[in-house]
Amino acid sequence: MSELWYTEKQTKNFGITLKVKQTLHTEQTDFQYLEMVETEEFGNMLFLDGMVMTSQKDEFVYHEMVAHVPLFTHPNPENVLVVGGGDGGVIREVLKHPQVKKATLVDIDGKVIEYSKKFLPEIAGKLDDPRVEVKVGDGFMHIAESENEYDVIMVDSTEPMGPAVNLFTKGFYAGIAKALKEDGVFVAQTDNPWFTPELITNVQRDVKEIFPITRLYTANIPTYPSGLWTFTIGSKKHDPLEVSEDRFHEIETKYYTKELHKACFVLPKFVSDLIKE
Ligand code: AG3
Repeated sequence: MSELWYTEKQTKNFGITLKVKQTLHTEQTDFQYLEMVETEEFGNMLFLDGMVMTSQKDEFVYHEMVAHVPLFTHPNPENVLVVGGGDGGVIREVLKHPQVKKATLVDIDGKVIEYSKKFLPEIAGKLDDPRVEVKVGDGFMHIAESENEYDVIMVDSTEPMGPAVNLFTKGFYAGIAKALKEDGVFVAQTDNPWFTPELITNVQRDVKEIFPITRLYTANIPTYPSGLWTFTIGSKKHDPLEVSEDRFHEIETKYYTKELHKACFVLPKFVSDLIKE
């Protein structure tokens, strides 16, 4: 029997290849090429412009690590914003925090939301929660129009290509600082140290010029380029490394733990070299 395999070319010369069970949906949206594919190893997967966004098998790592590190850093996260993240995975994790009164999701592409609800229900299932407001629109504009509003902002974007280019600029980080309250915390996914080391260095430099506390942490995500993913935190007041023991309340997770909250900031030498002063 013939076999069908999907390759994401993660660099010009290197990629990840997955055996396909079936293609569930493909569509050129107004913003990007969307594919939902059922794979043998990682279950249903969402691809945008040929890049893996999420898979049923390993999504928990990324979504837990985007959400819980900043949310446990902030003492009382009531009003939370997710920029991008139309699959709903970060929102699902955000809602595990009882202090959160409102979580707003702004994704530019309504089709990502629609097809995630259809084919990734355990990821997108919480988008209809009453604490959640879903807006289809431009996250950059939403940030530009917000002031002193959010406790925590999470940027769950694609890589700086297509609609996400603006989300990796210093102007955007300055907008985030303005949109946050005076003790706000933000996090952005910042790609991997093997193939995009300059991106990590540049984001860290830009964020440092705006936020008094800037940190980098990592997580292991098998379906993303190199498997070693980074996240950059910018914080006005609360240091993610100084969270007191009693602040960690029980939540159900598969990757994040309170021990890992500290450990994830311990970087391999070649990674910490990227952000050396
Ligand atoms: N957002 C970051 C995906 C980056 C993966 N890059 C790649 N495959 N080249 C994921 C969205 C999950 N909510």
